[in-house]
Amino acid sequence: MNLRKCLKLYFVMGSQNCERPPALVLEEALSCGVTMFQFRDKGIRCLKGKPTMELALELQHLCQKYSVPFIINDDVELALLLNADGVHIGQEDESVKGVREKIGDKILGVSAHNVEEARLALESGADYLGVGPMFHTITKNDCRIVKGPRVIESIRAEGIHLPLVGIGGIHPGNVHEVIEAGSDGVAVISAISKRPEQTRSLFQSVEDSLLQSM
Ligand code: TZP
Ligand code: MG
Repeated sequence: MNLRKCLKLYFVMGSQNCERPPALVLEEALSCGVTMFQFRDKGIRCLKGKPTMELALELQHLCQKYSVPFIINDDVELALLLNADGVHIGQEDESVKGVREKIGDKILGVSAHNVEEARLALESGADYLGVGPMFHTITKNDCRIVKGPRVIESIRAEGIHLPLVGIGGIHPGNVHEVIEAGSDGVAVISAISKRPEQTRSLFQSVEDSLLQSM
């Protein structure tokens, strides 16, 4: 598996992000080019207990059908229980080293907001970084201030070449700014969960921008 390629179009989603059944949304997205998926069931409208696991399993099966890595946000125990392909954690979660010890060689993604966090994540054993918010977003309520694609430029300028995706407020019209800054792909929630029919044009924007920035 080539992680950099898997990060081209990374769809992040939970039940609270979808206007239709999440499995329908995910299957449409997978069939239109999503290359990696993160189950992120969070917020006031999120599921709890058994329904969370049942939904995770359903979405994992879809990812397996399309040979797309299935990543779980925050919940290391659920990721181990389901034998997910990986885990994504934020700066407020368990330490990167602690999670690495628990998950062995599964994929480990870490959210970073600046060069220092990116370097620490790299040194602690992260496989990829999620950097954001790139643009204004209403999807994440505890979102940090927008620093834009320049953060990615500064991470690359510091010699950090870890696979990386930008996240936050990304849509087909601004994908090129994120890729030009040095990102391997884009991570999106609402651009797909609210508009799954837009998936193909998102994927095409990433491909075009990657070709142009080679
Ligand atoms: N982390 C930083 S911004 C964000 C997350 C999870 C939300 C991204 O959602 P959207 O709808 O793609 O702006
Ligand atoms: Mg988290």
